[in-house]
Amino acid sequence: MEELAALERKLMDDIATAADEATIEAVRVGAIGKKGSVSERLKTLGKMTPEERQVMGPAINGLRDRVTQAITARKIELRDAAIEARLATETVDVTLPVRPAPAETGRIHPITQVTDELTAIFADMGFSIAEGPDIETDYYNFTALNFPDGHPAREMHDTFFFEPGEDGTRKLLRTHTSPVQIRTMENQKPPIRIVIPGKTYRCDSDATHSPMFHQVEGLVIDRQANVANLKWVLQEFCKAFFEVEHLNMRFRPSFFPFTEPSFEVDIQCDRSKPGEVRFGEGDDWMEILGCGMVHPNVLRSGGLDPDEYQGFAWGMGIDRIAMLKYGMPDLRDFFSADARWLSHYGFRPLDMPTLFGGLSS
Ligand code: 2NL
Repeated sequence: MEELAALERKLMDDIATAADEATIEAVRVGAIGKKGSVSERLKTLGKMTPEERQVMGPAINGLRDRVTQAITARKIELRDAAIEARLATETVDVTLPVRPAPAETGRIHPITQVTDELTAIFADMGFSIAEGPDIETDYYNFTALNFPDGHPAREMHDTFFFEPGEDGTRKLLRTHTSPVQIRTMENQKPPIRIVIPGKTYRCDSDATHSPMFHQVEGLVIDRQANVANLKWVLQEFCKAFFEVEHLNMRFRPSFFPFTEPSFEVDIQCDRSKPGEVRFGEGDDWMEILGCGMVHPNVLRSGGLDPDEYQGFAWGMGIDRIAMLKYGMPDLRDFFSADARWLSHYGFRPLDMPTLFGGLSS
């Protein structure tokens, strides 16, 4: 009897101090499981004399009932505590901002952005966009553009040539977008007003040259198209692109095989502050494009009579003016496919450049 009371005190103590659901389950198995301490005692009832059983029966059964009840109660307590603890740690803060959508995290490459800005400006002036193949023939890239055979200007372009084809001629990667203008002249009647943005290729690679780069060229062909018109178009373009009211420009004589006369164009800028260029003020000049009146031989290549039509054209590097406008120090970063660079210099996809909405705002 005394031994039963001691067992009860020990079990009740174990139950009370069980700290988690696993421990209380172990106590239950140890007490009222098949081979538990209480169960073992119940088994001894069968071997007792009726007199002993009369005393011990209620005592052991009573012990089992009290222990079972205490275990059940403690189990409920521990389960509730476990739920409370989970609720406390696994709270969801429904006021947290949601993760940004892909349209918010994606970025538009600065070259794409600048190309969109350029084309928006020229489209507003009534120009159409024209495109053509990156792989060209020698005829469209050079001959039709008044580069005579064996002329050193062909070497100047550091052309990437393909292996000769079955007919012995070599295709090439276009060194400028001008072949597209020839193709347009062949297929369209004047007046022609087109801009051609696209990839161009020259075998040249350093901090300021990439073997693949981007150019935009423009072409106007009409019965009367003159240098004054050319100057106006480029002046309007530069003011819109650099987002300034006034911009002094300087047209210096130059040479291109496909234009006569030819000019290189500088814009007024202020470079007195280190690491910063301001356009439309200051007393410094920066070259930004080349242009001229279309050479009569080039008009003839396009199937046009130079006595009937004249035209003007210009070309500039997109990568360079993107660097200028948005202050990017190294051209090579444009093509290194570094997501960190793009997330810093890239543009939000839904901020599309328009003249009415602001080009780069
Ligand atoms: C530059 C200069 C230029 C042209 C490109 C052109 C095209 C045809 C006829 C006449 Cl089909 N001209 N394009 C004219 C002058 C300059 O580019 O410095 N580009 C980066």
